[in-house]
Amino acid sequence: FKRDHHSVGIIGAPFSKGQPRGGVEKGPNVIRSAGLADKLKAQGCSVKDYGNLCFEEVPGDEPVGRVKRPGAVGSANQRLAHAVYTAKTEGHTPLMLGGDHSLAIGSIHGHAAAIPGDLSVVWVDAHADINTPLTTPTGNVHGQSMSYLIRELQSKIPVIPQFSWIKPCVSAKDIVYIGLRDVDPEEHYILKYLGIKVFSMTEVDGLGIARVMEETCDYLFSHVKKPIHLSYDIDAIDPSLTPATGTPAVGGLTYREGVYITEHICQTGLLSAVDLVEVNPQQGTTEAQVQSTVDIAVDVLLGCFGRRRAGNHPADYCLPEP
Ligand code: HAR
Ligand code: MN
Ligand code: MN
Repeated sequence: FKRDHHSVGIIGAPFSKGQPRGGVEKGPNVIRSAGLADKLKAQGCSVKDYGNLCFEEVPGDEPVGRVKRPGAVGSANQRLAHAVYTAKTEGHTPLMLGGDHSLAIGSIHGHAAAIPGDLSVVWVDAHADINTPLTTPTGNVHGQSMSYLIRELQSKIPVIPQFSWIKPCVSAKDIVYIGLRDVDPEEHYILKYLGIKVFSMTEVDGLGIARVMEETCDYLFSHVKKPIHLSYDIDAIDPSLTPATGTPAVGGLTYREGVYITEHICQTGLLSAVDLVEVNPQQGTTEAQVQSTVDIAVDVLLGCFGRRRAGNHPADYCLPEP
């Protein structure tokens, strides 16, 4: 059996200003407290924890057009991009613990800067997070992250001075969405207009998760095999299982589907960076709800880094002799 040995570089990004709800900045520490690093080590990974990033307060951070908190979001993502770049160039697979999903801007940007060619993005989410600053119904950047990164969309993005450092670095053909079920009309238009590959919950229901993952990889690998950036929003999973999140959407992935996605991507050997975002312990109404959300987040991450439900053993394991 094949084991892909990862050196995981954990980067905590306690940031919540890409959306209005407090608590999501506690994500990195609650996920760590559930034993993430020890569990990764127990399955054969080496782990370097870079700790939590410190983000600056931006006074007088007025909206630019509809876009809320552009200063805080721009600066946090610029710091995160540097951190991901550093972890990647030091030989680790960056694991960014959010925080809200606006952080994918910095994470993907830093990842792209650290590798020679292009990367592909697998975006697992109830939401498409592809509104432009001109289509966003809320102004929250966590609903816009992808729009700043896609090359083909740049003519539709107005200038936001706080975001001027962002260089679009992903091609529309290198993106696959999985789990969508709450997509704004403008976002649906953008996905069609750019011809982006989407496996919504309708396709998960119709094809089954095994076919979805097979088709995801066939699609992404049809030209060259690019490193994969997996951006995993915990709200992709059904809120009966992961309720402690800011914008839950009914009809999500089962635990098994959510974990299968990570097992499948892990065994491609191409997983190059991971985001786990939108765990918000303040959105759970009971301690059990928070615990379930965090435990599932950890299982998703263990799946990314080699855990198989069939079991694992060290490559050099020998049976004890009597
Ligand atoms: N589409 C809505 C917006 O643009 C809601 C986005 C929502 N939330 C997320 N993203 N959790 O995955 O604001
Ligand atoms: Mn999201
Ligand atoms: Mn979401």
